[in-house]
Amino acid sequence: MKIFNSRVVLTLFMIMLSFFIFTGCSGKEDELTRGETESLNAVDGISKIVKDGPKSFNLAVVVPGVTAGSPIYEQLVSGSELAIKENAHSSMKVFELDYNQAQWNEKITSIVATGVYDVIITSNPSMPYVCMDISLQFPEQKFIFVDAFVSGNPNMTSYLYNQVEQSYMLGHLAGLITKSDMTGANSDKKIGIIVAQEYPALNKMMVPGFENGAKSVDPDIELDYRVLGNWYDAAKAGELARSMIDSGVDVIGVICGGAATGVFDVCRERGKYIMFWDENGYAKAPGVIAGSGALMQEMLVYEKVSDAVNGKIEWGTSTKLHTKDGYVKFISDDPDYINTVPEEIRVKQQVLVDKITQGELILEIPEL
Ligand code: RBF
Repeated sequence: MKIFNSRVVLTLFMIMLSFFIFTGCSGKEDELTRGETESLNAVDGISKIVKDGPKSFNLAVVVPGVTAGSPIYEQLVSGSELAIKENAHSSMKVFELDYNQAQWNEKITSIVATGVYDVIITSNPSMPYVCMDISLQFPEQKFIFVDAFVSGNPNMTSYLYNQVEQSYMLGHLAGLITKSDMTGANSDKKIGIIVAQEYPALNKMMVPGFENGAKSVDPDIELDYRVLGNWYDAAKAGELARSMIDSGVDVIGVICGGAATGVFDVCRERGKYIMFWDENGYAKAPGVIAGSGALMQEMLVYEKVSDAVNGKIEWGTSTKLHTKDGYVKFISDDPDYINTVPEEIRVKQQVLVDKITQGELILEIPEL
């Protein structure tokens, strides 16, 4: 009995020991993996890196900021996933660069320096500049830029949306609303826009597009323009919205990524309206988001990543995408839009949208 007991104790001890060693080891592995990826804030891709096989293709999806809360980045990731899932022998990994823009160049350099990725895909107008010296240092590396413009580099290709059109359509609706008798509209002819930071595509396409769209309704409409200073501070964005509303603004455009939720809350509280860029956003704040544009970024990324996997990209090219091409839209068939905006206004808005879609009204992309 005594022997049996000590055997049982020994066996139990061995089981516990092996359990301890096993979990201890795997814990260490986890730590190593996390340690490796944390500095780049990497998010695991949908499959492991494919290292063998002649047809293997590895994609690095570089998010310059944080994915969640920024529709244009969410679509960058989802479009890539769609293409990679469809193509055997291909894999992807998502790297979030976070909000400190001073570190972006260094972080991308370390991704490129691994030599693992056939193509880097990233999105926003500043990224070609952030990557230019990296491209010279690593001339084998290919880059796809969406929502950006670059020409003349044989290892890069870029796709720029006509943001003048998206912004003009939203500005036109904002103008119609501020002049209307909708419950949240006042007698002041004032609209506003809250932007996260200034950059050429914003200053040359989006803000003038929005303002000119509104002024096409009534040249006396004024634009209250505010710069937040980052892409995440919802509380500060809310404060800006409050002060704009206090000064007579009744429609606010938001180009401030994740910080926009602060504006949703304040406009809901005060019964005012929002214009939203980049994706059908009505459901994010029904009755408050009165107009939404959209970029077909998921579709574009899906198409270009599929082309890259299949060796069909023409490197060194730059493409401009317009409403008439189907990559820029105003969303007019959403029930929240129909329920929020009276028919009389929607009819006028549709006339303008149709003119742009059919190429009757041409709004050119300026030199950036
Ligand atoms: N848009 C976002 O929605 N979220 C972001 O975090 C974000 N960061 C940006 C950083 C830089 C340096 C630049 C130039 C643009 C950024 N954008 C961001 C804006 C985005 O590219 C696009 O212009 C707007 O979303 C309007 O379509």
